[in-house]
Amino acid sequence: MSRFELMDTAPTPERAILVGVDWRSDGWPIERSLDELERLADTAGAGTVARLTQQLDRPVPKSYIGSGKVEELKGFVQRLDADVVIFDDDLSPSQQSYLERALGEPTKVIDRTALILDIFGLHARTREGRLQVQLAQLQYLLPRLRGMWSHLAKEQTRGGIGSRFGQGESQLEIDRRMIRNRIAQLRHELREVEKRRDVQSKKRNDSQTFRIALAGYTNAGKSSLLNQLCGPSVLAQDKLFATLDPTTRSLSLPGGRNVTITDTVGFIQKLPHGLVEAFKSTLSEVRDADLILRVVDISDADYPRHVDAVEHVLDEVGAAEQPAVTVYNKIDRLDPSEVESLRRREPEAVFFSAVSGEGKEELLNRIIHEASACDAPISCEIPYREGLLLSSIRTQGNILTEEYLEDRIRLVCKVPRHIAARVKPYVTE
Ligand SMILES: Nc1nc2c(ncn2[C@@H]2O[C@H](COP(=O)(O)OP(=O)(O)OP(=O)(O)O)[C@@H](O)[C@H]2O)c(=O)[nH]1
Ligand SMILES: [Mg+2]
Repeated sequence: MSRFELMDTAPTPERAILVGVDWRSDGWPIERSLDELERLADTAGAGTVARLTQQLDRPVPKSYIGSGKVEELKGFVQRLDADVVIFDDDLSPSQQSYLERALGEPTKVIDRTALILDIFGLHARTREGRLQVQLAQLQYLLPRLRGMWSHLAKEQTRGGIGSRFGQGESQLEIDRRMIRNRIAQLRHELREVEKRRDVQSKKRNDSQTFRIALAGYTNAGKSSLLNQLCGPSVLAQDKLFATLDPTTRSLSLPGGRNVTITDTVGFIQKLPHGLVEAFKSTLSEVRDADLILRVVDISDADYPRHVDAVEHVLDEVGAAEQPAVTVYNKIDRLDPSEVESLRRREPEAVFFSAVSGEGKEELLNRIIHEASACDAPISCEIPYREGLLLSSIRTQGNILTEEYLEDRIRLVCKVPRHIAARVKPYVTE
């Protein structure tokens, strides 16, 4: 058993103070961002007892917020008996340890990234998911080791968010070298798991099944959509990051065609980069799909920002150009007239409710339409120098015949639409 096992539950609800900086840019309004941070804290088992905000043009290098604010924060911590202070933006390791010293024992100071990593640790179930989260947690921990020594020493008494990282190690055993070794070992284990996943996904490719992946902001209703289409089976909850590990279900479409749908981890603004990195193989389910359903909670006033955040992550995993259909979910919460006017504005999108099933037929028809676009065989002659294209056709398409010529390969193949566009210059009939 690993000595870096993750712990499942927080011992007692912690009392949290949230701190946000209003950058006066046109990003997210700070109160909205803090609403989200409060939900994240709640998911991790902490109750919010106060919020503190400050307007700044740029962070103060030493303490992130101004020194007057630090004093104000200290007063809040003492009056409200807070256990943890959570910053909405990333703190550098030195800012984090400066703030901990300034606020005094035993208050913990963490940032949004640590909070998200903590939630991921609580929700990861499969071996791959746990390895991915452990890797991201240790990468976060490594530069903070000095500041965290005190945490780890007091882990028995304090517990809670942030202290669950590296759980199970005694203070003396942990040093940078050990963590680096463990990171290397985790990377190795993950590569092994990924190899197995590649074999599985190659099998799915070979079976020619049209593959759909769900992508969207956390809590958009991806798991509910899967349940609505395939029958209830996965956990859908009003919690952030309820789903971490990918689930693939098969769906028999009207007309008889079988497709698979994969539900996976949701996205969020300021998703820690290390986490995206660690979850690359999970997210490859999205990148390699024939079609992405971009699920959006249209009832959330912030949905345009959610759409941007999702776009950003898809870009990061190389899936931004994949064929996609936008599914506006939760229309049962809107006025029908509102839905109509949105529909006029975005005729390409599907409007849906995973709870009432409204729009289900439209969604299924759309999937049938997209899937049938890959059905027609293409005849083409592709030069050997197009190695990348050839390998995409091999891995994501289906080759019916092939003939090797001197400088090119003659193929009859079926490929997903995004590859068809790249094959177009070489089509022969
Ligand atoms: N009213 C309404 N609620 C919905 C709908 N779809 C989902 N929900 C609710 O929204 C919440 C989140 O749904 P999930 O399906 O868990 O969302 P998710 O996108 O899988 O979220 P994560 O896995 O946490 O990223 C749950 O409480 C659902 O019941 C819908 O169409 N209408
Ligand atoms: Mg889910």
